[in-house]
Amino acid sequence: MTTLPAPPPRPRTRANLGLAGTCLLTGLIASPAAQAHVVLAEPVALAGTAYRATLRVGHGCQGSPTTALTVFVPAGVRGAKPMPKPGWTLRTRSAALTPPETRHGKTVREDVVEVHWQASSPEAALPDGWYDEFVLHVGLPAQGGQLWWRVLQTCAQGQLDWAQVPARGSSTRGLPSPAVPLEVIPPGPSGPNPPEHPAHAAPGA
Ligand SMILES: [Cu+2]
Repeated sequence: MTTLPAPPPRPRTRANLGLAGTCLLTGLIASPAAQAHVVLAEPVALAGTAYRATLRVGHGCQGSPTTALTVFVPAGVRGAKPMPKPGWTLRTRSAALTPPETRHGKTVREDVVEVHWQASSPEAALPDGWYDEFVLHVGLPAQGGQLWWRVLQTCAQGQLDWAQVPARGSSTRGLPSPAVPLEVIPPGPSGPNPPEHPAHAAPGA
């Protein structure tokens, strides 16, 4: 595992908003919104379980091919393990867990907070007219609620920062560049089936 330096804060510029706004418009006119933005293949999951987060990238930046994708792991999501992609280099950034947690009987002091895929060559970049999936395996929090995944999409020309969260509720309607929602369903009255390997699921599970 390598460690990336923390990225500089990225102020939302008018240029960013302009790009995202165009994306929203084309999304509304040309294709369903679900096909347009970065979305999760499975947008609903059960609390306290292991989850395969499949992020679908449906277009580039105003026609420009996607050359990198950075996924920011939401707070409370643990043990992120990204899947490598042929043609793309993979890096992760970890941060300290406070307090440390016990998994597999061992004390864990840090966890993955960012995953970064980078096209190894211009040929490996994802053309605007194609789509692809970027996959992580994670443990979901023990309690239900709405999680938001910020995703930074970098293209040969320009960037899209999928980072906006609605003031309330979970609808991303009207947001030009929404973060990617994941609805975590709380355990039912009888509770979920205990995971086969609880340490893989979530802290405190
Ligand atoms: Cu879009």
